[in-house]
Parts: sequence; C-alpha cells; structure tokens
Amino acid sequence: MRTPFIAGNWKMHMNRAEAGALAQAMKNELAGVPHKLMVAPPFTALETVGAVLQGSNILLGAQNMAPATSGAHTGEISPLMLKDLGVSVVILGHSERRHSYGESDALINQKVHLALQEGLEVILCVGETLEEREANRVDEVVETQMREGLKGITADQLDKVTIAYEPVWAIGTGKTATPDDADAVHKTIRDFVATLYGADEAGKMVIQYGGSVKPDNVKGLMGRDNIDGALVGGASLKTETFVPIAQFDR
Ligand code: G2H
Repeated sequence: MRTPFIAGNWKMHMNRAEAGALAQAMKNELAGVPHKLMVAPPFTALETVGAVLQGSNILLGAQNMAPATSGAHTGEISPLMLKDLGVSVVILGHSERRHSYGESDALINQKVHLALQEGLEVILCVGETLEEREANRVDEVVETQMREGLKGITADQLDKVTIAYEPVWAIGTGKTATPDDADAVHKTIRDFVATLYGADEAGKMVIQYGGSVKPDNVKGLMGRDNIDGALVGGASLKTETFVPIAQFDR
C-alpha cells in the first residue's frame, strides 16, 4: 500500500508572519491525519515555518533549489542551505520553473541528482501543455520528462522520489483534469516507471496529481487506482481549503 501524500505549494505568497500563522493553524488542525503531509513556503518564510512545524506531522518543503552546493550562483539557494533550515523535501521541475524560467530536463536532472545525494526527498513534476494535449502528445511528453529527469537515478534512490503529474492547462486555472483523465496519465507514468525500473518500483511509486485540486474534487481524484496524493497550490493557502483536502478519506 502506498501512503497518500498531500503537499501544499505556497508559491510566491505570504510574508513571514502570514506564513507562520498559516503553518500554526495547519499544525493544530492536521495533527493525527494519517497521510504524509508537507508544505512548501517561499524561501523567505522557511525558517519561520520550520520553527512553527517543529514536532508536527507536517514536513517542510522547498519549491526549488540550485544545481550546486555553493559558489558563484547569484540569486540561487543551495540544498545545504535548505537542509540547514530543516527542509526535507524539494519540489523540482514545476511547470512554472520549466515554462516561465526555461528549466530544461537536463537541468532538472542535475538538481534531482544533487537533492538525492544531499539526502533530500524529491517531488519531480511532469505534465503537458494544452497544445501538447490537443496534439495527442501527452504520453510522449510525460515519458520524456521522466526519462530525462530521472536519468542516472538508481532504483534504490527512487524510494525518495515522488512524481507529481500536473497538466499545465489545469494549473491555477480552475480547470481540473477529470479523475478518468488524470488516472489514465498516472497509469502511463506508473507503467513507464515499470519500464525503467521494474514492476516492484512502479508499484511503490507515489504519484501525486496537481492542478486546481480543491475540497470538492479531491475525493474523486484520490479514489482512483493510480492517484496517490496531491500537490496543491491555490487551495493550500487557507486552512478552510487545505485541511479538508489533507483529511480526505477514500
Ligand atoms: C499546480 C498546483 C500546485 P494549483 O501548480 O503545484 O497549483 O492547485 O493552484 O493549480
């Protein structure tokens, strides 16, 4: 059985006081939830949120990291700096990084290697644009992102990797893939993990869905065989919406 994994991606929202207050409310309301939980505040609030989450069942995540541990990388954040702040999970290859900041599969692969080497867990995001979906290229796109993103990663290392399927057309748009649409791509992803690493690893792989997950669609999505969790953006910014998502029950 795969443990459901619900993660909040706070993106570029909230100052330290707001983030700390939200983390405190989530810590209180989500104590005892049996799923794996994580929130990824902006870098500037990591220390504050990390301090609040001490002793809670919510992991501290980061939204990105540099492909290097130190040096002349103006504006970047090293995995060592993230670990120093208590971060244990890093989101890599989010579509906003790929599409707004030009991150390539090769760069994302470098980051995946370094994060795992440094003992961080990775959420590797994959997903197609609307144009790619309309051209019937969904499988090809997610398979390429996975093959290239995971290049050189061993089966042993894969235990620390979660895949997040985020169709770009469903991100922050209010459009959600139907449970059928999402489950079909999740199955493609799982089958592809089997091709790369074998059936055992594929069976263990936690695959999150991301893209306008809300309290009223979470149950339908999580009820599907290949959907093991969610990477939640907009709805992770309020307890009223994140708490019911995180508490979902199949
Ligand atoms: C997809 C998701 C979280 P939202 O980016 O990563 O955001 O739930 O706002 O679509």
